[in-house]
Amino acid sequence: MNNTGMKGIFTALLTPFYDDYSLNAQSLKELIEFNIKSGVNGFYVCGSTGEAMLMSTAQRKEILRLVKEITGDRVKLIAHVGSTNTDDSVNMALYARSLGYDAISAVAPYYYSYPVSAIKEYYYEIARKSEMPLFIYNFPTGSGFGLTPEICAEMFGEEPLLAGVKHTSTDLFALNSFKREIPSITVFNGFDEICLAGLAMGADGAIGSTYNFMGSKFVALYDAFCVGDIGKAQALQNEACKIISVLCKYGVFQCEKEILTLMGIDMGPCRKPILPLSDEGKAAMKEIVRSL
Ligand code: MN9
Repeated sequence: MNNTGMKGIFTALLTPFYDDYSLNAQSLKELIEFNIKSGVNGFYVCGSTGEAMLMSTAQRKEILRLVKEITGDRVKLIAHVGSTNTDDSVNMALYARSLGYDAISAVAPYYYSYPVSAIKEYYYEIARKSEMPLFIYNFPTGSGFGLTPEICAEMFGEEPLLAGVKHTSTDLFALNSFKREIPSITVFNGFDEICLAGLAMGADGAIGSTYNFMGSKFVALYDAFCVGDIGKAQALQNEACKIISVLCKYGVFQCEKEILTLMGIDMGPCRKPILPLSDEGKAAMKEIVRSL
């Protein structure tokens, strides 16, 4: 079993764009430096939060390269290489390997529905061709495929390059089962609004989008949990949930970009067909930034 030893808080990195959707490399650098100062342990690059599913493979590779150039060896890096087809994913996985990424991750192939045997083959081929530790990105509501404890046990038994699961689901019994049945794997909680609950059920850490601007809050939550200060961890989770509930109302990624832009890092628009943030949403983000 591929034990990465990864733990703690990983930011699912947003992608700053110019108005023509080209990459804003200066803002990317500022965002990364701000997050490293917040104390996060690593970055999950080009995932849902990074709008990867709306980007070309070429642009995804450009981001993977720049993030590694900017971070060097200061934090752990996981490249999300999931796509609708195995070949593109293998191509990106090989590129991530050549750049020196610590691990890769992939969402299940989406749009068409596949039998479990096809999904397994997709993961095995990406892992074997790249020879990289691979995290299954389990996002049932996004991909249409839900990892069960049974399928998880089969897959980790069959392929030693599988390293863990990024579990973006509110089913924390499933998260607990993955980790309890195969303790050597690394499991990340994927919904920030239940970060503490995920840790309590056995997650080694958490990957999330709101850490882009609330990294220090979640690092403090993780530290409080690790030393058993559950009261403090709960208070921090409550503070975060209050903010996340507003983000969910207006559109999470648009809101996060607006917040960071107000904080001084120009994040630009989200890619279409994501809609721009409404004026009401913008006003609500101003309030949040004032309260941070
Ligand atoms: O990467 C993110 N998942 C998705 C994790 O966006 C699908 C989360 O951080 C959520 O954005 C967040 C708000 O629901 O928990």
